[in-house]
Amino acid sequence: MKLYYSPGACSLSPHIVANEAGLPLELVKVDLKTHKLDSGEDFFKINPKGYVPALQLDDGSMLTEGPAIVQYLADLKPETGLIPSAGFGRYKVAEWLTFINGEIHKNFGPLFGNASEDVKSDARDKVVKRFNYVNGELSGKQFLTGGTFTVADAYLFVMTTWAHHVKIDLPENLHKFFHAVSQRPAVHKAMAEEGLVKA
Ligand SMILES: N[C@@H](CCC(=O)N[C@@H](CS)C(=O)NCC(=O)O)C(=O)O
Repeated sequence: MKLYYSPGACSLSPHIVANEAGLPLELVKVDLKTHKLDSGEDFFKINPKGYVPALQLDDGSMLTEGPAIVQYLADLKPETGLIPSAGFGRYKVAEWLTFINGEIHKNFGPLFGNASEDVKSDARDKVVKRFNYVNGELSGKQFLTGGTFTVADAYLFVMTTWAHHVKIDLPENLHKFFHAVSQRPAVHKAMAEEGLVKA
């Protein structure tokens, strides 16, 4: 399988999940400014949406949208517990993926772009509010759904790394979560493979 990624972008989440599951990936870097690969190939021809992550299966089929990709990867290795295979627990992970995608990830967009100061300030307030909510949910828990690391934790971790870039202080439980998750071997390996930390 090939993962189209950009270092430190939201594509780090499926990269972490693949490493946690022990699934081999061919990593293909995309320059998000030019939408080109290192080879010069136009990324829009590979994924017409033009954004990462995109996962190409060995039969050539393409899966996009981070929350869908991480569920697919986790389902390839159900024994890892990265997502419950069925039942209410599965929907709780889906609930977190949806919340992180729509309420946190999307609000980071203006903070990284050329938005007006008003738009940035509104987006920052929303990220801070959402982080405070997550902080409360992490009280007395190691991970979002309890004691097991799931695909939702991989996604949340990426959001905590972005907070540092835009100088948003993480509340206490989220800060502890960031440190604990960054020490997981699969997470460290993914970050090193993207050139974000030393191997
Ligand atoms: N809806 C997509 C959004 C992915 C997304 O926001 N990707 C960003 C990087 S984190 C990107 O590639 N932006 C470049 C672009 O939109 O051209 C998902 O949830 O996977």
